Amino acid sequence: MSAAQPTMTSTTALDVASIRRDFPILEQRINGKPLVYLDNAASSQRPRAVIDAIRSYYETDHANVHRGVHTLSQRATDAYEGARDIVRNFINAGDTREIIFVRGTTEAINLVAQSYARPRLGPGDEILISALEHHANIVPWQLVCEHTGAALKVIPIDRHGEIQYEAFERLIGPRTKLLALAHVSNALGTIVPVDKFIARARELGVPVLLDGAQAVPHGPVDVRALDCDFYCFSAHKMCGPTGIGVLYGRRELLEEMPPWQGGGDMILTVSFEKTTYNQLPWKFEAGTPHISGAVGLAAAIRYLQSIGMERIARYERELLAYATERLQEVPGLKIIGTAAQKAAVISFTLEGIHPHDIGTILDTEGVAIRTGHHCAMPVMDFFQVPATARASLAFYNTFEEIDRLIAALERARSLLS
Ligand code: 7TS
Repeated sequence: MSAAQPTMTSTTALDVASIRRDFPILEQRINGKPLVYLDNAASSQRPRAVIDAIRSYYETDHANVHRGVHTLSQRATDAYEGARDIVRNFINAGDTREIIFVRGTTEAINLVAQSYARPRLGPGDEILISALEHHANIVPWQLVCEHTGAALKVIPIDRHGEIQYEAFERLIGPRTKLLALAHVSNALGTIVPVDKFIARARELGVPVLLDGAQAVPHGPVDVRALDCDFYCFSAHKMCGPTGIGVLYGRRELLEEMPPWQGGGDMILTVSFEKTTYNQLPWKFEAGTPHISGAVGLAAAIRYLQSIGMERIARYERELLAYATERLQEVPGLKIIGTAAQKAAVISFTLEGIHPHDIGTILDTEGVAIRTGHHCAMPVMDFFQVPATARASLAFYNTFEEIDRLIAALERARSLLS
């Protein structure tokens, strides 16, 4: 039986038709069919407000920051530092000095690995992660462990793709020097119930890093309510530019951490005998930063806030429920990742068809999904699949687009199975 599309009134009155008009890229045809963009976990699309903010910055305000008395440099500095405050407010951090601009989630985690973990770790110490992490929350810790002799411990997941809490309780202990977890899994969609993990880590005095790359774009995030020590995310997954992201860090910890890259902007004084470092947050921002990226990120946040993160979360939950139900009607389709709480990411396999072939056929129908290991090879190993097909949704997707996905999958089945 086919699932009924929710009516407009049940979708919290998100005016998706109007929202879609804000995204020029969505208006095009791909292979002769209207584009259905379902690869938002890899990167989302940008609304005109973001594109215009970046263009306007370059047309009227660009110069280098922090170093000019001239008007343009002051404007650029105001735009860059103003963006920092918009980010602070967005994630409810207490202090703009706790907001470090980086290239993205990957760089944020590497910064913490090299500057926080590496000087503190030695043989006998442990870093604790889970089995559902993106490679960005695995490999930086492996590098640190190689350098320091510390060990990487991994909390297993269950067949639904949930982190096993009992195993976590057994693994965390006096040797644990840091707990680093995804807030939301990119490969499975699992929303990790981070509160209870953080509460236990707090009891034991273990600092916590959250990889929020897949969480921030899809609902409200409050780093103080979470009570985490570090939180990382990327602008390009939340309608902002590529090449910029954020590391939030608790100020006491950031103050203690040494710079991880040296150069201009991160210093107060330089001589060949001794160099002194700048204050937070600039201590961690060596060189000319991605100024237009910060401008674009601020515009993306303002745009998301104009819709409302709660409304986005609610609408995406309805889309997810509908997509899950419809996908289950496709013969031979198996959803990988069935956690009780999920974000709008659906990984699946289709019996007898390689995920790459599914992706290729779907593209001929104008439907963009991702296929592969999603930079989460241990997750693929756990579920004993070489790859999955993954549809990942955003607030500008529609119920009709889910229907297009299903129709394209039916076509793939009729051609290939
Ligand atoms: N952490 C998670 C949970 C992610 O989903 C990603 C990117 C990253 C870290 C790395 O972010 P970056 O902006 O530094 O690259 N995830 C994906 C994905 O699922 N498909 O392509 C990139």
